[in-house]
Amino acid sequence: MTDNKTLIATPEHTVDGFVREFLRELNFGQGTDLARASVNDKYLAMARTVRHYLMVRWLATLKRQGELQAKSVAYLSAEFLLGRQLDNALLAADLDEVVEEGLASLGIDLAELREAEVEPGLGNGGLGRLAACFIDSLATMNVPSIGYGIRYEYGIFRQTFVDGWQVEKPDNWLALGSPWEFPHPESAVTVDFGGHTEHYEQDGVTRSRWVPGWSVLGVPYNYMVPGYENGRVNTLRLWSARATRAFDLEIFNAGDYAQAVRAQTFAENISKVLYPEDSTPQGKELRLQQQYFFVACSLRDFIEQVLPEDFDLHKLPDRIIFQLNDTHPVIAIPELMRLLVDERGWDWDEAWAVTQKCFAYTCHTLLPEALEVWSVELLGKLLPRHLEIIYRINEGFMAELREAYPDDELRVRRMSIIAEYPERAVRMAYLATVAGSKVNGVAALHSQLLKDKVLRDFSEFFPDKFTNVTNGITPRRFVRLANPGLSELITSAIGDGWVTDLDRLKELEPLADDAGFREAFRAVKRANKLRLVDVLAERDGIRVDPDTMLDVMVKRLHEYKRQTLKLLHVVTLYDQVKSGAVRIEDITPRTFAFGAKAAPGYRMAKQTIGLINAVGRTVNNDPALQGRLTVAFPANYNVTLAEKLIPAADLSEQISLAGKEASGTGNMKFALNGALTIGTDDGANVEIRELVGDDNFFLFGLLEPEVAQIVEAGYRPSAYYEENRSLRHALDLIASGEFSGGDRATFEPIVSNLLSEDRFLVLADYQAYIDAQARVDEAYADTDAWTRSAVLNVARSGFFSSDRSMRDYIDRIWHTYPVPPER
Ligand code: GL7
Repeated sequence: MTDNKTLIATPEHTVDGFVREFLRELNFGQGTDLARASVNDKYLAMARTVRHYLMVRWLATLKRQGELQAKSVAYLSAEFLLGRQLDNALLAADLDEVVEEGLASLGIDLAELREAEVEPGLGNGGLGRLAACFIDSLATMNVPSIGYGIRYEYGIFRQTFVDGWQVEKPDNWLALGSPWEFPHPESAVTVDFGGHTEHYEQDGVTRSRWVPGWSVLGVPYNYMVPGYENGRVNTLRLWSARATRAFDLEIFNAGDYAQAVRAQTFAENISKVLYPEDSTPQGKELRLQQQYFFVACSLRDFIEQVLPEDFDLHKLPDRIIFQLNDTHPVIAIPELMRLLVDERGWDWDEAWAVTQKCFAYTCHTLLPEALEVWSVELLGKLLPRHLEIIYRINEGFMAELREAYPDDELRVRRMSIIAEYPERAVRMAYLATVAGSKVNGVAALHSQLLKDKVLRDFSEFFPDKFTNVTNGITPRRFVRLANPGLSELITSAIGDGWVTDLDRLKELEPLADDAGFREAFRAVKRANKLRLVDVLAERDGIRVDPDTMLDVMVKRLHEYKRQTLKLLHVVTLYDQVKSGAVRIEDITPRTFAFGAKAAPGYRMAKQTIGLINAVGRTVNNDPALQGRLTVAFPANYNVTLAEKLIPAADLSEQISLAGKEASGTGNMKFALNGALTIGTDDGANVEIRELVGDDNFFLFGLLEPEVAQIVEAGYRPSAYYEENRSLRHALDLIASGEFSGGDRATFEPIVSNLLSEDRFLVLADYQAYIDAQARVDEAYADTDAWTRSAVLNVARSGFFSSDRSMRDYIDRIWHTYPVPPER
């Protein structure tokens, strides 16, 4: 591969080779020697050494991609929730043993260095983690592709608890340096904002030009995205905002030094911090700046840097598909129109024909409040030319609609990209649907509901545009790395091909009936629990009994996900024991683990966190429970903790109200790690249950059409309270101040909200949930049958590999081809 004399060869893949390279990095890179080096010095030197092993592959991938001119996928996403990089890089380069031994020979413990890595938390939850899984699969499958996003200086906040209440701390993840990024300030791109537009005549045609008010620079930072042992390394390019030199100089020349420095800060604010709202955007100006900033940089980058200089943009659809990860990057659509029409002088229709082929849109939600809308006032102020372009797109679309529906003006107005109430605003999902070549939902049920409800008019007008691609997760990170014990067991049974061909897990099915295999499977689960016990003790000072059922609910805190339903189960058990209705000896020992961040401005979510901790404090300290019921709520749930929690879990809680969770991806991670699911008929739960079988899944709760009916008929939560004694007791207990030192006011908002509004039908599903939990207890009592079900969950969940998701995107949306690297 090192055919080029100007390329330094990959360091030797041996312990000595690694040690030499590591010491060189420590001495020349960190400027220190082994005796004086801090843990961070050693971590940085090691990480840089590891990346050297991937470098030749990365350069070769780039070179080949340039030569082949194959169609690429550009995955545009405001979030990439990457998780720690080291182990993934070691796995991809097959270096773990070499590094461990090499470091040990120098008296260094790899485990200690691992802990020095701060995970890049550049995402909120499922949507951002999905993007990270997808780029992993694309690299592993040799698909020419690039990820584009934002290099937030501060990722998702660090959650701490003070007296049980969430307090946010900034996530200064770059403080000690990040060895995984390659900044390229010399390739910075200029991005304009504000100003006004002008219209002029040219050859008898009216043309437009944008006279911006201010601009910033986008500096690219490249990250390696290594494929799994396939010699390929793709690129993730994240943009960081800087002040432009012109901007600076002007003000400096005017003699205002302080003002010039302020301008710098103003520009840099754009990529300063990730907005911490998950599924509920706030419509803040800075967020729109972020969105335009990163897509403007990315389009420019692809057209001017990635494509050859003389490239005929009429052929753009043959070279690229921009996948829009939710509506966050949708402003890329008018941006491409602007580049073609204003900057290259194309006719409108010509530009529109090309643009429509270059984008595809993934919708990730069903919540109406999550559908992004930008007020015309704000958009016009920040991006005046884009607003004009959006109006013009809408005009054309309205004309088409009026032709198709001459007698249905109501429908035509309903479908307008521009909403009129409560204020004039651009509906980004509609814009994406009109302009995109395809629109997909993220699970079968979700895609169906998109067609039937959220985007119904559009699916009638564009029946062929709508498709489904069920989400997936990367088996490299979430099985192979997170669960080494299970991985070894699987490999010893069926060989190691499953890591890149997860359907092969099916071959495990017969082993569910093999007592020896089940025994080994249980041993793995137990070892994972012991590992978790250590992590929680060390990280959070939390004590967990490994001999209890580990019942886990980890995901963002949101009312629709219904953490309160889980909590009502805990409170009900507590009440039953305290009131003497049930003997503690008859209760299955359980640890209820929660992990959840609440958006800082989401009051009900923060109240719920307070309540979980309050119930936990009471339950954990009540001697009457004899340690048989424990609540464990480690703060700051993140990818790193997920990798320890999920492999240890027995029971996976996926209890959103049917019709609200678009897909979920945690649900897949648990099933693949041998936890059984208690879940509603929602999102990808539906497909999990179909695949693993009803006997191996605890289904409960209302179905989506039933929910719709109840809501339609006028839902009255208090009726459930009045009719259900144990529900009444549980709610009364919370209201009584039992968990808040006798203070009835503390959790009053939660109780009264449940009784009066209960938007997500917690009370309606309460009894079904309690009954399902009784079935869980019963099933868990038969250890062998439980293990059998757990094995079947693993064996039948291969479908949820993100490699399969990528194949579906390729077949149904992108029509690109894998390109194996030259070996
Ligand atoms: C989400 C959905 O809520 C979640 O169900 C889905 O699995 C995920 C990835 O498709 O996307 N949509 C969304 O806005 N967030 C999600 O996690 C934040």
